Amino acid sequence: MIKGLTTVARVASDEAWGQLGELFSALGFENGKGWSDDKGKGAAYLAPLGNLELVTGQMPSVPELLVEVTQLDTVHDAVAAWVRKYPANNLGDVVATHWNSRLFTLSIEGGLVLGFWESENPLHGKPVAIEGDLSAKGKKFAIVVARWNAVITDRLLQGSLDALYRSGCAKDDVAIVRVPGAWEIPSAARTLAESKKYAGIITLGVLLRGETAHYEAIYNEVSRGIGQSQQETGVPHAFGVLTCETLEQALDRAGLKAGNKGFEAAIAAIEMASIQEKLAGTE
Ligand code: DLZ
Repeated sequence: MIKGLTTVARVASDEAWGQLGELFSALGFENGKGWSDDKGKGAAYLAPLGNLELVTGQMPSVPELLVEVTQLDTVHDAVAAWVRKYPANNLGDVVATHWNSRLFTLSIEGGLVLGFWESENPLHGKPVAIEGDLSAKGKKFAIVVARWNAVITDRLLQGSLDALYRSGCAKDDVAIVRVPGAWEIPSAARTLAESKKYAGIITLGVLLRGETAHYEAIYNEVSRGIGQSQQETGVPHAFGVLTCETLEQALDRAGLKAGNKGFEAAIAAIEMASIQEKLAGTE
């Protein structure tokens, strides 16, 4: 029955409230439902995990509002840049805590103090499982996109680019390769994967059953080829080749009623790239 936890914190001024909102959005908080009335306003920021800690005895010397993060040093750099823009706020150094974590504090003008922290234990707060992060920063990705049914595949491509850029991938780190049709995707994907330059390959195409002679044969070969390239090169390949009965169905999956499968494929590639990194023990 429990659904979530909400901590309500007071920010001293409208200005500081707006500035902090800017920082939280830049750090990746998801926006929740805010409110506003004649006495004040609230902005909600959602995090994937929350917990309430009850303490008896001596309170640990930490701010009451703690934000658990990954990549604490990167977060510290981002907050430092924000503080240079809004110098009325005060940023502390990253320090080691006695509870096997690292933490820094951010004192907001007017009294609110936030603590940002990262456990030294990467599995802290998570069920025991290896999971990929959704950060594409510093990684190169390749997108192989078929020109056949370009009215759809262009939308899938936009969806993939949106996911990559929003996950921190630099524009120069994305290679886009256009091939004639879905049939040609595996060959290009394989060459890109064998170059070992890319953390992941995103394959995008559309096969329309009604309009494709030998539909089954093409589909089987495309999916087999992409899968084989992934297995034999060890480079994650996301499968964004739509197989639809009609153009309308394909449009729905390319940004209309059923999301954008190009976006979803890119997110899968980002996650798998991170998992591969973790499985290889490089993180
Ligand atoms: C030939 C063909 C047909 C009939 N249908 C499609 C399709 O629905 N989607 C697609 O991506 N490509 C199609 N193609 C083209 C083939 O994939 C391939 O590009 C050509 O047969 C040239 O090898």
